[in-house]
Amino acid sequence: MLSKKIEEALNKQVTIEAESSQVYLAMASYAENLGFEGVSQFMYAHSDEEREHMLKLIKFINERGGHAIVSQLSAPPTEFGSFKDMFQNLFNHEVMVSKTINDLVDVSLQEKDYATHNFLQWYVSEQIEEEALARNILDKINLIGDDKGGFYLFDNDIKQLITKPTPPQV
Ligand code: OFO
Repeated sequence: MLSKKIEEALNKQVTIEAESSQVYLAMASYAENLGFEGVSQFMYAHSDEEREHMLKLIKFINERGGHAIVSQLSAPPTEFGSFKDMFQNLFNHEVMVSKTINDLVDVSLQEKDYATHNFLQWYVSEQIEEEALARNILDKINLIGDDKGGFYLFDNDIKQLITKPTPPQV
């Protein structure tokens, strides 16, 4: 059984994952409008992944006797500037999410909720991967600089970095 404190903290994370999904969906639409198919596919897939992260939390909360709440979300921006700005934004967003996951792990230890602590380890590893991926993409963008041809190739290359969402098993 979840304590109220853990339930609230997990529900806060449900909102964060849902908002992440919305932000990446907005990035996908922005890139698609600019005609960058690869980047938009990457962002659509990333948005789906965040939704899976959200679902995984919802199922866990309900399975442990809590009530997962689907709350109102704040609207993401509609413009993201250059690719560099957009991927910097993505990286900063993931760093923020890592911090919220770390805080959650902290709460689970304070509450001596080892089942939740164990469940959260998946998110801890996932965040390491996501930050590394975003950093890797930013490095590539920095190498391209202002080269238009480079961006064309990058748009194609990024399709290989599209990851499949992890099924929401608990
Ligand atoms: Fe990319 O963040 Fe979810 O966990």
